[in-house]
Amino acid sequence: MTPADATTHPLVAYKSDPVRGAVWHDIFAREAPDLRLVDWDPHGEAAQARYLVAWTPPEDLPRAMPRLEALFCIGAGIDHLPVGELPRTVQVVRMVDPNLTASMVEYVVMAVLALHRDLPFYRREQAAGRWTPRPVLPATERRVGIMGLGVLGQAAARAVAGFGFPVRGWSASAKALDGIETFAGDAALGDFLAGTDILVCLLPLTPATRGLLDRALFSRLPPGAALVNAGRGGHVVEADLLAALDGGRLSGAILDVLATEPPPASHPLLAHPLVMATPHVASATQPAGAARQVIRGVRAHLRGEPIAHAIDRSQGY
Ligand code: NDP
Ligand code: OXD
Repeated sequence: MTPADATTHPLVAYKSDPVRGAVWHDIFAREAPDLRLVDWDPHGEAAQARYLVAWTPPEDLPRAMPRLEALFCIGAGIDHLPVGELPRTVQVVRMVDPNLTASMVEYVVMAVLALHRDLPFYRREQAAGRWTPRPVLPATERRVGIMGLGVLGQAAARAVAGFGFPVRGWSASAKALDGIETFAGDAALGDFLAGTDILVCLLPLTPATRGLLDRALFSRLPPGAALVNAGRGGHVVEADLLAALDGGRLSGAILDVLATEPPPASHPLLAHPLVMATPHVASATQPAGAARQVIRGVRAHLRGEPIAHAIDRSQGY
């Protein structure tokens, strides 16, 4: 390739898992001959690319990629990215992919059903050799509250409502969603929590949401409520969650994310009898759909159009 090729075939640098990278290269070769995907190499032409696809970008990104115009995150959450260090002209784009959404919907449905059917309690009873039936409550009598009514929260809300649960959701801006009761902003948080038996967190991690799930918030839920966290570990004050479980304020928790990942083997939430934990696998980006989103985004940018799912840097998500 000559230097002119980078002008006629803009470079997209790829810095992620090489096995998945093979799928990315295949899709770009077959479906985007107008672009050129190159694997990250700090000393090679990738460093001159206008576009980067990564979960973990190179250190000191503005210096490592001086021509960068858009950073495409391989995941939906961008809280781990050094957004503040990037020039304002660099767009940060999060991943929105039907497969990623579908997997999250499965996880939330699984977790809500598990909590609705008292699975953490029965696991504890089984471990103690006890056979302790509890009354079976109809779904219509268990209220599910979803924090975050974005791409994932709305899809999860619809799926959960399909089982007959009364579903409510909370977001920053007001929304009208068929069959879902909606609440917006900090002023409405108390009312939202007061009618939530199973709380699902699908918020992005921002300065406004970090540590939001704390003792004060748990105390606004009905006694015996349960928690699903598939957002980020940083949303939860873990010591407060442990205290709420030990004190009976919360009846169980299903956690896909923890403040430190991987957590130490001795982490008290992993050992807690009323907690079921999964290792940040609620959902995952699938390479083919992700590659196509990036191709669409780069082409839009080259045409001078907005890139879909670019974050609002002032809001942090
Ligand atoms: P979106 O950006 O589409 O949605 C975010 C939602 O959160 C919006 O409804 C937004 O409100 C709301 N929100 C943000 N800040 C606040 C606030 N301060 N108060 C109230 N509501 C707020 O994100 P996604 O749905 O795509 O993803 C959500 C998160 O899920 C990701 O950021 C990531 O952390 C997590 N995730 C976890 C995965 C896992 O495997 N565990 C996989 C993928 C994502 P509004 O609509 O008004 O803007
Ligand atoms: C994501 C994740 O944000 O996997 O996509 O957590």
